[in-house]
Amino acid sequence: MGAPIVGVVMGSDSDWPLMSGAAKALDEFDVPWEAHVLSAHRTPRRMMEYGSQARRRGLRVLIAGAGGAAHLPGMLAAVTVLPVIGVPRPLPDLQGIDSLLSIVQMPAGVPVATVGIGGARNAGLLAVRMLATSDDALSEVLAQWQARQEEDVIARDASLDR
Ligand code: RP5
Repeated sequence: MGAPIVGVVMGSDSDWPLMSGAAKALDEFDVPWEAHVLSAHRTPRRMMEYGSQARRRGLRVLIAGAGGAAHLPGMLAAVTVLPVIGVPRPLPDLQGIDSLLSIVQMPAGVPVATVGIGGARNAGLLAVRMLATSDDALSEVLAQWQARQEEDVIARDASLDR
């Protein structure tokens, strides 16, 4: 694989079991990624440095996951022009509603594309779609994958134990 073009970042290493789902989706399309723990609150300077250097380092999309007061995706979006996809992690107290609202309700001018609570796989797939807008080969692979997904659902319907 070549140099990473997607950064998968998270507020804590405890987010990795969820966020690895984004990395797995990227792997399915041979999209090179890197993963780092960056916290908007616990490592603010590291987070700012990563966000402000990300484009220069060759990254094209950032996927950021966090739970609770989930400020990482929004703060990264504030310091980069790259598209940022936010993944709300469900935590026990509020089941991810806190994470979702922290990520989704951004001020106009600082967009974060927010997936559903726990939606790391969709974040990875959304990053692939973003990259495919300027990559015809990847777009074709994505179209074939989507067709297989459709066929699979139809096959499951046919084999339903009614
Ligand atoms: C957030 O706090 C992290 O993104 C994580 O989802 C949550 C809990 O972190 P830990 O206490 O497990 O490190 O900042």
